[in-house]
Amino acid sequence: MAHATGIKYLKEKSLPLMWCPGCGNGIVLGALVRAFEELGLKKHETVVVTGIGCWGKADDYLLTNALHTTHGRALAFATGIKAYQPGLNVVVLMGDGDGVTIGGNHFLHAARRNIDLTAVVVNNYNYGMTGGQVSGTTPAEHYTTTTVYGNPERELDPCAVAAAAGANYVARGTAYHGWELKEMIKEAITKKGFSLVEVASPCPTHYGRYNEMKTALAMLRWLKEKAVPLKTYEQLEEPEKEGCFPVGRLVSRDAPDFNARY
Ligand SMILES: Cc1ncc(C[n+]2csc(CCOP(=O)(O)OP(=O)(O)O)c2C)c(N)n1
Ligand code: SF4
Repeated sequence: MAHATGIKYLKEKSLPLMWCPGCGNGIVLGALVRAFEELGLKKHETVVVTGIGCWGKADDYLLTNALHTTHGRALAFATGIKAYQPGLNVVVLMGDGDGVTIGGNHFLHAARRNIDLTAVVVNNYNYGMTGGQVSGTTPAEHYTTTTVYGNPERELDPCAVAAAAGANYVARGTAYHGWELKEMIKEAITKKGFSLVEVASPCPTHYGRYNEMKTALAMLRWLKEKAVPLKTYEQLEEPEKEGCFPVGRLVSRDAPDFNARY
């Protein structure tokens, strides 16, 4: 069987993409449109809502309905769309700064509400578009343009927050594992209720440069080493978990979603 390319969801002359060489955003966009195709989503029944940031520019390429919103507020706009038109497939694309730092409050409450949205948060561990500032997900002691002596704060785990708040589906993938990522996005879209797919992704231009991973390859290797399948991760002793994160489907449940309750 021929594999889906997702090309029919992309505007003509989309290539080359605007992102820096080695950026993970193109891989995630590829996984997203392949997932759309394999699920048979109709363009006119699909709305992609984006926030501001490098990843937030993704809707520029898409032939689905799209709404480019303000920084940190994409989930609020998407909530309005889904509450009013429950039949639409609403997919929300946000960076870590956008989605879980400035937008942390909306994120928490979208998960609590368990509204039937799919959030794809590309976590590149910094504010890429504005020059590599520290974000809520920057790992402790790592370097950014605003933490030149190392980040003194602990990082936020978006998956743990979504799971604790009541999301029906939570998964983490990486831009290194594009195929698995596509499958997670498909599961997330199919699942009723709030779904989060967090994607660990390279930003060699800012984050990699300050953390001894100046090339895209170095960043991808780092992701490959950090990402441990959930079952293996659970077998690790605490010290072995240091510097790693679990990937795969972390939560899947069927609590009533927002639209089922109203
Ligand atoms: C209210 C508001 N604050 C700040 C900005 C400036 N701003 C635009 S993009 C951005 C950072 C985006 O970072 P992230 O969401 O992690 O996405 P990335 O660029 O890394 O994909 C910031 C701070 C803005 N547009 N609006
Ligand atoms: S600054 Fe980082 S996130 Fe933005 S396009 Fe470049 S590599 Fe990608």
